[in-house]
Amino acid sequence: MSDIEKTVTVLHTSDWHLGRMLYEKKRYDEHDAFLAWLLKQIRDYRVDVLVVAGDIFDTTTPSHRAQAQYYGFLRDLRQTGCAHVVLIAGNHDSPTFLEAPRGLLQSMNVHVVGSISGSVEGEVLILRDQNDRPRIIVGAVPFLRDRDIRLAQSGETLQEKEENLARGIRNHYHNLCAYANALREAIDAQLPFLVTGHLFTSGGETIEGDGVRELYIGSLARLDRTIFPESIDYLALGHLHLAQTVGRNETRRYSGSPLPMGFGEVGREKSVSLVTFEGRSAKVEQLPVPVFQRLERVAGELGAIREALERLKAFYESVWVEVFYQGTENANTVSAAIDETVAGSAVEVLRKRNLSMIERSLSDYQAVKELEEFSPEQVFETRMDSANTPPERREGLIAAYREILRQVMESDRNAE
Ligand SMILES: [Mn+2]
Repeated sequence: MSDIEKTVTVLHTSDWHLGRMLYEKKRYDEHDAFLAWLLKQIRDYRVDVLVVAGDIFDTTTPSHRAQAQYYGFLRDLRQTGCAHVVLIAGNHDSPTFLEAPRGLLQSMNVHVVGSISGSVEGEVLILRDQNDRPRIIVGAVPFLRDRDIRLAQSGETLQEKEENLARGIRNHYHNLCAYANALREAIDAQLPFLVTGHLFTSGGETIEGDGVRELYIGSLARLDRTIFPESIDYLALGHLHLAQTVGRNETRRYSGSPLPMGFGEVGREKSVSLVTFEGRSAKVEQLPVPVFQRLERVAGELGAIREALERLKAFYESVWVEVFYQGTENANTVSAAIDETVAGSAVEVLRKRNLSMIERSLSDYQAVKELEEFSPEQVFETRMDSANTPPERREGLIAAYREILRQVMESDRNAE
């Protein structure tokens, strides 16, 4: 930890989604470049504590290469002077997978919290410097799964379910903060207190195609920001992929994902948050993440698309492009013309979208090929359309569908 008494430097990041693909493109090179850049920031800014607020991996069963990136990074981190790492599971992570090497990682001051236990003590960490002096208290709260927080009761209405879950999450944060406060009073009232979370607060901003999944059913997809007690000196959140504050409070933040998760984020700056505590007061600075892979969106009639692609070719650098075709010519002709334009260049068209085609029904062969353009909810809505489901039944059906979807996404085949 820093030599300067009472100063603690934390780097807050989240939503790495190691192993994620962009259409058929693997992104290991981008993640390698990001992790190398991150190590340099940690060294240059003399970071004491690294906090990763969930969605470390993209799936509950990450590829071996994604795992190698993760463990390689944790190994390299030991050469930077960073004293502690706090990692929590997000909704994409498998809690049991993350916690499997917990004992080994603990011996390297890498603290992993995959899921909550019966008491909040397991989530409250007192991080110490080399002289064994307490420097910061961290409440490492992972993504709170429905089944962790709430005892499902038979005959519950949807509204009761939502209220119980919201109450459960609020209580969890309050109990944890009460416990940590008492600890702080007993050790040193000026110790900074950082809390993590992986959730969606109301008012948060997302972008179409950025891969942020709904977490819970119904209105609980968004949690009121008043669930977080005032005693928190810095709130390090994950889940939303755009960097943002919570309710314009500089010390309550989503760091955002370091890589753009989809073409919808073209032009949006990515960053990590550097937090410097002097006593309990936190000063926050955004460190912009370099662009490791250029992404572009091109839209219009065929002529305009070809011109735009020619301009991109002139840069002689790797560009991944999403094309929105807005004309009426035959799809195969358009597709062949686009392929011909970029053939042999550093410009790769990852996706060709035809707006008129997307609007066709799912039963259409061409549209079926575009299935991945649809969210699971849109597929279900299309199904309700084709079944002529009356409007008054739709809300109940979509709520039930979301709950099943959530259970499927949370189901963890490695849980045993
Ligand atoms: Mn995420």
